[in-house]
Amino acid sequence: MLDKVLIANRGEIALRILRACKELGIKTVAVHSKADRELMHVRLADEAVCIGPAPSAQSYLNIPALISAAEVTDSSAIHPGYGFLSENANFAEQVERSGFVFIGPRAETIRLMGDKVSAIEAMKKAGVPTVPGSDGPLGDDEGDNVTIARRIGYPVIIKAAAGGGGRGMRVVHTEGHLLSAINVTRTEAHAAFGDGTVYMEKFLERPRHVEVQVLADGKGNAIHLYDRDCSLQRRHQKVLEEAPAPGIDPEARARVLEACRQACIEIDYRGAGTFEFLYEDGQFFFIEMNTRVQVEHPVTEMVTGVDIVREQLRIASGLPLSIRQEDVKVNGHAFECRINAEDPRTFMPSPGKVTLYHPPGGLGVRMDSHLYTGYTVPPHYDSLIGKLITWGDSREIALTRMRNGLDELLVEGIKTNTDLHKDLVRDGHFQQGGVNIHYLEKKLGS
Ligand code: MV4
Repeated sequence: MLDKVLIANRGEIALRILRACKELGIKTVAVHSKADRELMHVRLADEAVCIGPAPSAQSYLNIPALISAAEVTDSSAIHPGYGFLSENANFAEQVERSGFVFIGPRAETIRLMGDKVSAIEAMKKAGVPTVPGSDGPLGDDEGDNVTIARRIGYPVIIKAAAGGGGRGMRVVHTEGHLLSAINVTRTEAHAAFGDGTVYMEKFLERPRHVEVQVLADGKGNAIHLYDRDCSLQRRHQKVLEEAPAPGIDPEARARVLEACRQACIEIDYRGAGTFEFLYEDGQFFFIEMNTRVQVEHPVTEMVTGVDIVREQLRIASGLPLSIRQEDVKVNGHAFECRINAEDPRTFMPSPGKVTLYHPPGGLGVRMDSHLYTGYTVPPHYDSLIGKLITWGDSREIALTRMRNGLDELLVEGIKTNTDLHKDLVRDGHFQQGGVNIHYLEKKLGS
């Protein structure tokens, strides 16, 4: 087992990783910016190193500072969490070249999935269903591009190969707008990512966002941990997730889950990963793969009983997966509400001092948060301050526990989105299950 892990992140996920390390008897190193000395996991870690000033670019994104911190603490491995450097192939490469274990896939796998065109190509080859599209990057020949769009059929969407997560995309409804859309997306992609490569897909108008969690040990073993529905989002930020995805066609599900597992073996995947799909009219269409642990991983943990961060640490230690596919079952249902420090009307971040924090409790209720009464939420980072996760034998019980949990949750001194969640868990369409990716924004009238 790894001896000492440096946690290259902050907030709730840093605490989540610290807890998993402590359970496995692994020593921990917290790294933090000057604005983050008061973080809960910094107090709990065996060692703490200040890596720079408040702005992320000079601290949590500062590769030399992180590697120096790993060196001075004699760490064995670095866990990147999510966001920050978690999907930066150059970081993974430098970590490993410096003699530390990067807790995630090989750098070349991160690079493969970071380029959405190569990711789709790899998945198609492995038998994962993809969106009808351009079959690679678009060239400069305007006639060819018009032909591709006609073959796919309008509406189409132009996406940047270096984009993902909703950045660098443009929907085209008619041929008259196609060529300018390609040019604009190319120019924007070049400016934003330094790579003007774009591709084309059929634009699905009412899909759900359903994703598949996988684990692979890099020794030829891979398993899936079933699916999650993350359709409730605003401006590409997920708000409320659940597992399993409700009302999915059983045959389509069985096929896609097995295809994801096989694809992991085919590309020799290592670590935790997520296959993102659009689900429409009973069919799955792969769009992207994430090579990190995700914010919403707890809903999968609650229904499968598998500790995903523990498995990440075991895999990074060179151990085989601790569970076989046939032993993974879905038990009940789970929801996660992302609690953000934000203005409930404008959605603007609302940092400040938490004068009272009282988390909910009870059977089937889990609160992953670094908050405590007296903590000051700094203005420099993401506004996520916690995740309320509930489990139940049935979707209805899990949802009832979420309603009760939200009523119990007290966060005073700062504004939060708790009231939005209280409204959502009482929404008739959401209670039915299976709303699409546009539902929340329509409901909010934005
Ligand atoms: C799409 C799509 C419809 N058709 N691709 C947005 C985030 C990025 N991961 C991919 N996205 C989309 N790709 C095709 N071919 C609609 C979206 C999309 C979306 C996807 C998942 C969750 C929320 C979304 C919100 C708007 C658009």
